[in-house]
Amino acid sequence: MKMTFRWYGKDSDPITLQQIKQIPGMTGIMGLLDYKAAGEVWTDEECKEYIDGVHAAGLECEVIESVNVHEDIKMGLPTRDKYIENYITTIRNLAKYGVKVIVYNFMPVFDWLRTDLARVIEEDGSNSLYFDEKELGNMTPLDIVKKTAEDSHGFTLPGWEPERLAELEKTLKQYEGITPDMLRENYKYFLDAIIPVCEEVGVKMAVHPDDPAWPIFGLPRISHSQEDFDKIVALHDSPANALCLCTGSLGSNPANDIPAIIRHFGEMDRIACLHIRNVKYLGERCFREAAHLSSTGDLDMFEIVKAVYDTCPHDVYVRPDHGRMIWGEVGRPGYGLYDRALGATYLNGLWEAIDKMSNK
Ligand code: DNO
Repeated sequence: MKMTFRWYGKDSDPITLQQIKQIPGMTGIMGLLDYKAAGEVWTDEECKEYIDGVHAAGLECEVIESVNVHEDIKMGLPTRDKYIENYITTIRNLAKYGVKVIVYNFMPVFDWLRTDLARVIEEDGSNSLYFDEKELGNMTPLDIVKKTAEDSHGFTLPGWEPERLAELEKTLKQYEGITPDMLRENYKYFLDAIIPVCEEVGVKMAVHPDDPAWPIFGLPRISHSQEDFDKIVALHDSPANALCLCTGSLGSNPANDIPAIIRHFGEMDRIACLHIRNVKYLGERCFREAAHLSSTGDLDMFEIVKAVYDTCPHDVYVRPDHGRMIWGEVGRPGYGLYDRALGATYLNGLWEAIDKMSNK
């Protein structure tokens, strides 16, 4: 397991590479250029500058996240080809500087969604991201976008790029009449164009699950269960068409058996990386994010790490995912330093224990 940490770049992340390097067992980062709009090329120079900076801090940069897919590709509009060309250029530019995995998603309009970015956890006064479908019921998509922007302490949030959301009403209208099957057809068109390039340059595409793991605002969503991912991996049959197995996103729906899903796709060699975090169920379609420790949430982290150990390559990329805000930290919601560092340490501890027991 290669333990990594999401990092937003020196101009956007209050957490430094040196701090990340000081977390025990940290091998590298999962990076991103958070100022890029969906559909824009990540230029050779930008990729080089970012990745050289990470290497200079003694960390690897083999995974890049949130290379966002333009809505025209998802909607299958005639303009999609130019955005696919841009995407291919970005893949080539990243590969040139050693990137091996690109994390993306195929969710219409919204990436992840929460109704509260800082819900206080009564037991200990920390706070974390929270979702309650009932609260969403009273909000329009525009309301939720406004609220998310207001609550983000001025930080950019992945998947909430202002350019994309400025067009929100128009885009939502355009999605009317696009069924899940149509979305899958557009997805296949995209994969058929990019996967041969990925194979050529040695990159795996890792699709991130819908978060939360069910449809919202009537939009088609096609990535939130084992059955959904079985269909996705079949759209273009290649090890380069892989998953970013996010335990917390899939785990927002208690019907998803996370260790079993990991074993299923791990055995198929289709897991390129994992985001590992815990969730606490609070009722029907209502949850909050918990500390990583199994006993603080509803996911069994031992069974999760064991499934990874048993079925994925032992150098698979993993990162602790959203942490709580603890010890008075104020930062990018979900992406503070302290709780994610604790999460990484705990996950490394589970791995060490499983490894030593397995070798006895
Ligand atoms: C949420 C993240 C996602 C993920 C994207 C990839 O916090 O895990 O934003 O990086 O869906 O495109």
